[in-house]
Amino acid sequence: MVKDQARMATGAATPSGYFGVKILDLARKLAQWSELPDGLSCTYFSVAHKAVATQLRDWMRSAGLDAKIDAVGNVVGRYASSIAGAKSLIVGSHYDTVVDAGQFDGRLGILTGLVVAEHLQLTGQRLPFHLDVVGFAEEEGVRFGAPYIGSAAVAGCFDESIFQRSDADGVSFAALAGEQGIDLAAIGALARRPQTLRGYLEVHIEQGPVLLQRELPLGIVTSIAGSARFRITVHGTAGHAGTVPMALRHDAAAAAAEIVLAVERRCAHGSTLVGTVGQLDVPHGAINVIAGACEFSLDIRAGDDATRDAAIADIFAALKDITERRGVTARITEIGRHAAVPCAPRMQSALAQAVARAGIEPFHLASGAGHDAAMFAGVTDIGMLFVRCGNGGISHSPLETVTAEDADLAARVLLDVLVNLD
Ligand code: HGY
Ligand code: MN
Ligand code: MN
Repeated sequence: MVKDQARMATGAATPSGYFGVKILDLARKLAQWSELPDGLSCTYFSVAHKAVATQLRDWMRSAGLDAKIDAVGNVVGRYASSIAGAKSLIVGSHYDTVVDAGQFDGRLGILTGLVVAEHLQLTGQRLPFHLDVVGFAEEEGVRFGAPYIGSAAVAGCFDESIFQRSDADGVSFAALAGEQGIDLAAIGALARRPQTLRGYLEVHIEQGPVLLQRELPLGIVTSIAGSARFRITVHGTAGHAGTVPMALRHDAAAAAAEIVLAVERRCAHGSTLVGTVGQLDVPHGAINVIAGACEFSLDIRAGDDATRDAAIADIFAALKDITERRGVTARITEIGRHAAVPCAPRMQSALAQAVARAGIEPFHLASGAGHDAAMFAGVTDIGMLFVRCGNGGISHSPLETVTAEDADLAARVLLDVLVNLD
């Protein structure tokens, strides 16, 4: 019996690959809901987003969890402990996506938690803590430019200034709340008290090439990069493309282009430093008009805040030189800043031991991507398990891919951690 218990505990009694095949199948099913006719986009409170939330809730209920959708759209499923008044351990990630996304960013972590909770329920195993599987509603920040809305609400660091933000169509968060019946007053009540939490674990695709290159299916995350996001608008002088001599121009697009290259040059110096201009637009631009304005985004990240902040200072100094020399002006709006955070040594150790028990070399690596886990740093012990990405490690792309074998290993390691957490 004991042997069987151990086999059941680590999922060994479940046919090898079962978890992984199920995770990929469910991910494929979730991808059927999209705002795009020919790709995956699932952004905050769209029709697709709400359909995915309902499906996740129903799957959680079928798996034996007490599941509901909370005030900001998180899907929360509890597999209760046998101990009344037990603490909770959250296994979570996000179900929203970027535009033209892959199927696994965020969703892999929710579905891994789901199949593991279902296994515990089917095998009648109760844990000394409540297991809360959570699908966070808005991590990417696509609709309102504000990431981590769902996890911030649960972690108790929700920023109410988001209520004043508007999306690309001019719909404010407050108006959306009215339309969707979001009770803004109920958001504060979602915050978990730290003393009620045993920890937070997140399984996530690596979104890079490191595990692929090292031929490892899994990795243990050491830290999550700190980031700062800005919107920058350069104002110059519009003019006729054919009649204004080059030397007399104050071309906003050319100035923006020089700033983008300054970002690229500065961020080439620093092992964990990255800088990205992912959006760039000439409002009301025309082929035969010199750009009077140019708007772009700026995303700067590093493994530590000092490196990130030094790069930002240098980039803004370069921006000042460029705009003065070109006779244009720039307005910089900071839209978000998140500190670099370490993963708890206790969680890293528990993950490493489970990875080793699965016969895999425990490999530790930092995350350049941001994750919901970062919201829980300082609230409870956080841990992250990375899963190898195929196709060169690409992510935030329809080419994002993981194998059922690796997803299965991740589920078994997560199960092992949960069953053996001290
Ligand atoms: O931007 C990020 O790092 C994450 O994908 N939200
Ligand atoms: Mn992402
Ligand atoms: Mn993600």
